[in-house]
Amino acid sequence: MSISRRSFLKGIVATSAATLVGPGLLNVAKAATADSAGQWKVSGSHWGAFRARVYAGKVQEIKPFEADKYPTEMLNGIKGIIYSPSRIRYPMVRYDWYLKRHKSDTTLRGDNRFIRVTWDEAIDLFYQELERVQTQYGPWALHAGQTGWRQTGQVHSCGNHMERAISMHGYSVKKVGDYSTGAGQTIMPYVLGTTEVYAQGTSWPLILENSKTIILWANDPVKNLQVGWNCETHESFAFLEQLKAKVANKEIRVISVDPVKTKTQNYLDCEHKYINPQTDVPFMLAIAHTLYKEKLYDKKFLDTYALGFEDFIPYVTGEGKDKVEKTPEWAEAICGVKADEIRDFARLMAKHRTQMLFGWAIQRQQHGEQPYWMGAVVAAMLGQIGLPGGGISYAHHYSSIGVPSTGAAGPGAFPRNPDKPDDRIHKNNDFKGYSSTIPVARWVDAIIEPGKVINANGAKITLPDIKMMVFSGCNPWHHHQDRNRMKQAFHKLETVVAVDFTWTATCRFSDIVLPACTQWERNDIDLYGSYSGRGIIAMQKLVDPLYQSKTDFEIFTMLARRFGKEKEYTQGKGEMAWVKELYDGCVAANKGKFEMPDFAKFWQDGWVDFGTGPNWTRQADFRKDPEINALGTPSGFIEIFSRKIDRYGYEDCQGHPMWFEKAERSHGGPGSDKHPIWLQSCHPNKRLHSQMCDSEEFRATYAVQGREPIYINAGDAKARGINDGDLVRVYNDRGQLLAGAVISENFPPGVARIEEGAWYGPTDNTIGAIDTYGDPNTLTLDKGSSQLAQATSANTCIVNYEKFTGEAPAVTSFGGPKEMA
Ligand SMILES: Nc1nc2c(c(=O)[nH]1)N[C@H]1C(S)=C(S)[C@@H](COP(=O)(O)OP(=O)(O)OC[C@H]3O[C@@H](n4cnc5c(=O)[nH]c(N)nc54)[C@H](O)[C@@H]3O)O[C@H]1N2
Ligand SMILES: Nc1nc2c(c(=O)[nH]1)N[C@H]1C(S)=C(S)[C@@H](COP(=O)(O)OP(=O)(O)OC[C@H]3O[C@@H](n4cnc5c(=O)[nH]c(N)nc54)[C@H](O)[C@@H]3O)O[C@H]1N2
Ligand SMILES: [Mo]
Repeated sequence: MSISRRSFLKGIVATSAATLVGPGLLNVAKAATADSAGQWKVSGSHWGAFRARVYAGKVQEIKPFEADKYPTEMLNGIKGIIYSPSRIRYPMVRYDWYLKRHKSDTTLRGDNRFIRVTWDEAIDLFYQELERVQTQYGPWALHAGQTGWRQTGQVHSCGNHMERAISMHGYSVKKVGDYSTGAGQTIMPYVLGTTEVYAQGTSWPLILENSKTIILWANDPVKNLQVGWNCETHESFAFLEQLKAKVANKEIRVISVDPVKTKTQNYLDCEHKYINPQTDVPFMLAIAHTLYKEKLYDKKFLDTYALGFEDFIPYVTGEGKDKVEKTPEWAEAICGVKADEIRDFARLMAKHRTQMLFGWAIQRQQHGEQPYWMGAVVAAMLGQIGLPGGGISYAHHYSSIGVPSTGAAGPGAFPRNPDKPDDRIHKNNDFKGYSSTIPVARWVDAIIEPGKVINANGAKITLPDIKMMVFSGCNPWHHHQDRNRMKQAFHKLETVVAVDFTWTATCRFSDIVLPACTQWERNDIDLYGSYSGRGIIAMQKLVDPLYQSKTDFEIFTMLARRFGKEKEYTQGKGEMAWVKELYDGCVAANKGKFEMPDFAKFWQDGWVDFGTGPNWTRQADFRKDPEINALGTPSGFIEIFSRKIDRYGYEDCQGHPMWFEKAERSHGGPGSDKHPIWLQSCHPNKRLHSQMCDSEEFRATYAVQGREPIYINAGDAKARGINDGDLVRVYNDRGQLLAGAVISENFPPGVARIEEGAWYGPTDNTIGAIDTYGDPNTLTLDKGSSQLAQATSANTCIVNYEKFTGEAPAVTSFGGPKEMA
C-alpha cells in the first residue's frame, strides 16, 4: 500500500470545509505520553473504541484504541460530552406543569422554566401519569416508542429499558420504520426483496479488484463512516485509502453524482457529475433511455432475472400515459446535466464493470422511493447484479458495510419486551379503532389530526389521539421536521416525559425530565464492528454517574418498582451480572467456531478479536440460480413493475418508477422564485446528529460567531452582500434561524447546507420565534414521502437568506433550564 495512514489523515484535514480545523488526532497521541498518572480503561462509542486515562475521579484524556487504524477526530469531543455545561443534573419538572399537572398551560411549553424535584417525587409523577392515561383514556393515548441513536452498550440500551418497563405497565402506540431510510426500506423489499439499506454489501476487496467504474450516488462515505451503529472499527477506511491510490493510478474511475463536492470527492480526488437537487430520477430515466435506444442493455439478464421491463419501457419511450419521451434533452432541462454527458455516462456504465453505491439522503426527500427503485432498474438493465464489483448497493457508507463479516455471533441485548404476557399490569389492548403502530415520522400529524385515516404501505392507518409521550434515547426536537408545527402539536399534549443525559430542546419542551448518565458512567458490552463483526468490546465504567444522574437501568427499575414488577423487570440481576450473561451467551453461540477467553480475561484485556471474514458478493447466489435462490419479492424476481404497488392505486407511487415534481424545489422548480436556495440538511461531519453539539471546546472548532455554520456558494453570498464569517438569517414560510456563513467552493449556486443536529434554541416559546443557533429543522418540510412509505422528506426544503444586521440575540440552546425556586 503506497499511502500511509498519516497521509490519509492529512488528506482529510486538508480538504475539510473552510472552517477551523480542530485539535488533530496526532495531537491526541502526543498528549497521551505527556502525563500518565491514573488508570487507563477501555470503552466504546458510536465514534469508535478508545482508552481513557482516569485520575482523581475524572476522565483526563482519551486516545484511540490500538486496533483502530483510522480513528475519527470526533474522539476529541467525548470529554466535552461528559463534562458539558448542558448536562442534566437533577430530576426536573416544568414549572407550570408542576403547579397544574396535566391541566397545565401547554402554550408555555418551551419557556424552559423548571423546578427541581427528588428522584422519588419524579418517578411518582411519571408513574401516576402512566396510570392516569391508561385508566382515563387507554393505550391509544400513550406513545412510548420513538427511539433513536441510543449510546452504545447492549445492557443499557436505553430504548429497550423504556419499552420494557412501560410495556410491563400497559400497551402503548409504537412506530414502524426510521428516519434514516424510511422510503428506501419500504420500497426495496418490493423491488429486490430485502430492505437493502440494512444488508451486508459486496466486500470492498472484490469491488477494488473488479470494478472499473464506481458511481458514488448521493454518497459521502468518508464523512459518514466515522460513526457506526455499534462500536465502530473504521476498517472501511483502509479500503477507501486503496481506492484513492487506484483513482490516482487511473485503475478505477470514481464519479460522484451529487449537488455538492463532498468530503469523499475531495479525499479521493475523483470526478464529479453535478446534478440539480432532487432530480436524480430524470437523470436515471435518460440513462435508461440511452441504454435502450442504443441497445446497450442486457436483454438476457432482464429476461432471466427481472419482471415488468415491458410495462416500464413505454414510459421511457414516450408511449406511456404521459406521452413524454424521457430523452437526455428532456432530462437536461430538469437535472442540469448536459444531454451529451448523460449519453456518455450511460455508455460508460455499460462498457465496463460498474458498481453503483447509493447514499441515503436522496430517499429522505419527497418521493424518495423513486430514485431507489429507478437505481435498481438501471442496474438491472446493465445486467451486472450479482457480479463482484457490479450492480447496486444502498449502504456502503454505513456502519462498515462492505467490510467482510466474520460470521461470529455478537452479544444479545437487555430484552425490549416483557418476558411473559402476564407481566403487564394493564391488559387493556383496545385501541378504539386507532392504529397501534404508525409510520415513524407521522406522530406529529397524529397529534394535530387525530382520527385522520392515511394510506401507508398498502394499509389504512387511523392516527391515534396521543395525550402523553415518553422519549428516551432520542431527540425529536432535533430529528423531526418543522419546529413551529411541532410547537402547535405540543400545545395539545397533556404530559411529556424525557429521559436524557443532556438538556436538549426535547427536554425544554417536556414536563418531566429525568437525568440518565452517559455510557462512560456505567459498565457494558458491545459488538465491535456493526456489520464486520470484528469482535466484542468491553465498556468499562470510567467515572461514577455525575450529579444525580442514574443509569437507564436504575431509572426504569425504579419505575417498575412502583407497580410491583421490579423483579420481573431486572430478572433479579444487576448491571455486572447482565454484562457477564451477555458475554457468556456469546461464548456459547460461538462455541466450536471462535475461541473466546473467559469473562475475567475479556474484561481485563478489553476486547475479543474475531479477525477478518471471507469476501462475499451480494446477490451472487440469485444470479447463479434464480429459482432456488429466489429474491424476497412477491415474484422472486427483480420487480421493475410491481403489481402489488400498482394495485394500491397511489397517485404518488405507482407501478413502476416515475418522475414526480416536488412540493418545492430550487433551480427553477416550484417555489424557487420566492425561495431560490435548496437547503440540504446532511449528516454532520463533527457530530452524531445532535450528539456532541453540547461539547463546548469541540463545537468551537466549527461554530461561527457561536452559531451553526451554513455552507454557501460565493456568488450567492456576494449577491447578498455576505462575507465569510457573517451572521445570516435563513428563512422560509415555516420559520427562521440565525447561522454563521461559511463560503465554500464545494457548494454551487442555489445550494446551501446546514448539518442536521444543530441544537434548537428559540428566543422564546412563541410560534415563529427565531432560532438563535441554527437547527435546520426550523425550516424543513413535514410531509410524508408518499402514501407508500410516509417517510421523512427533510431534504425537500427551499429557503432564502440575508445578512443579519441588528443586534444578534444570545444563543439559548445550551446550559440547561431556568431553575425556579
Ligand atoms: N433535517 C434533517 N433531519 C433529520 C435527518 C436529516 O438528514 N435531516 N436525519 C434523520 C436521521 S437519519 C436520524 S437517524 C435522526 C436521528 O435522530 P436521533 O436519534 O433522535 O438523534 P440524536 O441526536 O442521536 O439523539 C439521541 C438522543 O438520545 C440521547 N441518548 C443517547 N444515549 C442515551 C442513553 O443511553 N440514555 C438516554 N436516556 N438517552 C440517551 C442523546 O443525548 C440524544 O439527545 O435524525 C433525523 N433527522
Ligand atoms: N459523521 C457522521 N456520520 C454519520 C451520521 C452522523 O450523524 N455523523 N449519521 C449516520 C446515520 S444515522 C445515517 S442515516 C447516515 C446518513 O447517510 P446519508 O443519508 O447518505 O448522508 P447525508 O450526509 O445526509 O447525505 C449524503 C450525500 O447525499 C447528497 N444528496 C442530498 N440530496 C441529494 C440529491 O437530491 N441528489 C443527489 N445526487 N445527492 C444528494 C448530499 O449532498 C451528500 O453528499 O449517516 C450515518 N453516518
Ligand atoms: Mo439515520
